[in-house]
Amino acid sequence: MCRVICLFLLLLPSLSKAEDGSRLWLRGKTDYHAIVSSNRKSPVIDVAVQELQTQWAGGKVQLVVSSGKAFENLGKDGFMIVGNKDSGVTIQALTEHGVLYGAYHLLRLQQTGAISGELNITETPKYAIRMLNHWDNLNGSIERGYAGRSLWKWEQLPDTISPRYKEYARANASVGINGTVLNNVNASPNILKDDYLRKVKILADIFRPYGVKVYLSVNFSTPSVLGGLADSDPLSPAVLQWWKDKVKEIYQLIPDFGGFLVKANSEGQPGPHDYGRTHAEGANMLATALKPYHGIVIWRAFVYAPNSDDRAKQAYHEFVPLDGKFMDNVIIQVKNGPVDFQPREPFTPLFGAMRKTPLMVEFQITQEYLGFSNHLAYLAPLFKECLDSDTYCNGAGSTVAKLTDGTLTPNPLTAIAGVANTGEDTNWTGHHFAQANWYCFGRLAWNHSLTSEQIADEWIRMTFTPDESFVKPVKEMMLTSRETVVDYMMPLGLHHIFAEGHHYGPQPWHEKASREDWTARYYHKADASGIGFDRTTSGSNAVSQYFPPLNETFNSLSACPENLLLWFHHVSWNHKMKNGRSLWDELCYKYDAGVQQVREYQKMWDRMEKYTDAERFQHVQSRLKIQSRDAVWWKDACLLYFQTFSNQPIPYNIERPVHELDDLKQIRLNLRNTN
Ligand code: GCV
Repeated sequence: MCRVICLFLLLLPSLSKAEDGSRLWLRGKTDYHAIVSSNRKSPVIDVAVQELQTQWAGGKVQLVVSSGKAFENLGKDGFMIVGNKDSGVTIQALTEHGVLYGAYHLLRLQQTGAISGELNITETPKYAIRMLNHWDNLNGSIERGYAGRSLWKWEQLPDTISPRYKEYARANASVGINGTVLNNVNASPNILKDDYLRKVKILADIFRPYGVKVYLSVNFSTPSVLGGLADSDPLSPAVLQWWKDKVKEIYQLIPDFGGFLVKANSEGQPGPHDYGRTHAEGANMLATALKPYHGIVIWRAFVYAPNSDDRAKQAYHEFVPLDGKFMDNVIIQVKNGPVDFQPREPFTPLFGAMRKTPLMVEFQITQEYLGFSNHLAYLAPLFKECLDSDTYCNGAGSTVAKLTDGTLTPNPLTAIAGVANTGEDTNWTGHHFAQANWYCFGRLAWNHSLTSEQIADEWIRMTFTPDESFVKPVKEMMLTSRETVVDYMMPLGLHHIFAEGHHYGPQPWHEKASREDWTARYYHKADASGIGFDRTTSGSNAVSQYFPPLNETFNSLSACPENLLLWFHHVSWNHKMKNGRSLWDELCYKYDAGVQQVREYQKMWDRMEKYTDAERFQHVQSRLKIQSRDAVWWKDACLLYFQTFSNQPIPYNIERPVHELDDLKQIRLNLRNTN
């Protein structure tokens, strides 16, 4: 018996501890007893004190909220950290929130092994508002959510409080996220009913000590639907009064309420156009109601009309003429790309074209178009590709980041949003690696000049292990993963050839829907002569929405970046690519490269077994198997279908299709929780 126990004890250190992912990246040890003092007492400071007391493994920490001149440059959320790990550290800030972010920063440095010598750090966030948008419905489902049902238990609130509310706020605060829109942009008017507002108040109270402000999506027709008014015309005094009364009620419950997010006249949602009014008139009416309380309106520019010759042009058409017509507490939220969160899109040309109106980027953290929570796709490279895109609106260097963070436009309002990928799954995001997308969104919202690699490095060390044998290959996988998904789904600028409705698998043959721009053929336009959407001056002329020299670059078949070629051009199958291959051959090689790359990830991950816990290892391993099968599915579906137009063989040195096209066309998925 003793021999068995001794053997077990000997083995113990080598056995990996089971992990369910519920602790996210916040996996530092919590049994320290650090000495932490503060010159201020408040719920926010209490959080900072408690986090440091239990997790800081160094000397004493002093927290100082200081109104001195030297600290004014730190702004609302910035902080300074000075001192030495052993002899003591001081975190100073102008505000309590700054101190809280400083505390999380210090703990991150410790957790990633990045503390050495004297500390002399100053950090200020690039964007004032760094928010998640939840597409959570009041019935608990989540539009485009792939990690279980909603975190918000509306039917239990306000009486029963899930412990996850606090954990959620803490996770956000740890990466600097300071706002959350609780409900779907396809908003139910009911969210503004008194009983729902009392539930919202409870969440706001729980999030407040973590610096996370609550916002709500509102349905533009709420005054008529809920309030019994004859209409919801933004120029009607009765409608304005209704909103004023509602806003007053909200602020009585939630004094720091953030404001409204609005999807108007888009995909069937009501809006000011229903009354012959403009987006500006609609937004300004809500802004008038919110103004006395410092609330803001976040008005989305995601619009497209059934009669437009090119969906990618619509937002520009509707919004550029309104530049300068919005009140100063309105910000326009623009998706990173002009169509819809595709694996790759150029940046939306509204960036740079509206210089008199604050604009913010909306990213999608949830992987609606990148394999849901089944595929591993680290999105920092996608986010950065957009933020670093040069619009040339003010000459070279006028990047989307600089246009939205206040550097190039002195906007009073700066913000950035990500559509959340959280749900009630134990690991929060379905795929363990999808946690990295929540994390990287927060880190980039704080500092968009961090590299994708830096962020991946931090996340891996915090979430898994600092062992270089793990960090190096896993980081490599993460950094290439988005491009891999592009390769096996939609290389060379192809876009929106997803299966109708669920957007998971391929359906390039989809050609019948109530609107043409809801079919895949609308986007790829494959025929005997070639493939791609002609957006040049001889096509839809979407290129003209970009500034020179970008419009010329995109317009030219030879100058257009090849990763956007089929976005801007209809290209002959025999067109010679830069590497000398024909377009058809290159397309085949790209699809195949995507498949092969996922197989490499599988091989690499299997080698990681000894560095990680069994539970997460197996979970990721099984998701990679799905991804690998799906990549082949994508490749076969797209190549076999496009081959019916190209009439050329798939190059003989790449893997042969393993499916029949007709069988692939029969696939009907019954996917969980996808809407
Ligand atoms: C919330 C895409 C998605 C919709 C989403 C919409 C939007 O069309 O498929 O589910 O609706 O974008 O961003 O409003």
